Amino acid sequence: MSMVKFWALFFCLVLFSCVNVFAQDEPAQVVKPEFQAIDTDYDNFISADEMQSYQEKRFDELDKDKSGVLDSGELSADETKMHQAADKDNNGVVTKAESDSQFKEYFDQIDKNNDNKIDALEYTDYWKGIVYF
Ligand SMILES: [Ca+2]
Ligand SMILES: [Ca+2]
Ligand SMILES: [Ca+2]
Ligand SMILES: [Ca+2]
Repeated sequence: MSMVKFWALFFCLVLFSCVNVFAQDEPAQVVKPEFQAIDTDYDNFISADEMQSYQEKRFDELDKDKSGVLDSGELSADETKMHQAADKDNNGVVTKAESDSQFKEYFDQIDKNNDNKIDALEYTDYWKGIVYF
């Protein structure tokens, strides 16, 4: 085998394994769209900080009348349903503090292996069967 052929073959092999690596990443694509929305630095992990920023952003988006609480009408507009369980004192509205502690709870529950970050698999596993079925 000539040197040129050898390197051509070698290059093909490298290229092929790279393509394979990307192919194995494929399941992450089926993750619920919020995962990408929450993972703002795109490292494929949700950190506690990212979860916190997402919570604040969502709360403000949902609080249409800027009253500082989410009432039942505002809650029903939450298609992710992530705020629905947050009304811990059952007074019909979700305060910022309730929202905050709900998302901290989510983070701990979703982070199954307790490495303080949430990967796509942990995220999908958690929501499977809770909201979307
Ligand atoms: Ca991240
Ligand atoms: Ca409101
Ligand atoms: Ca409440
Ligand atoms: Ca984790």
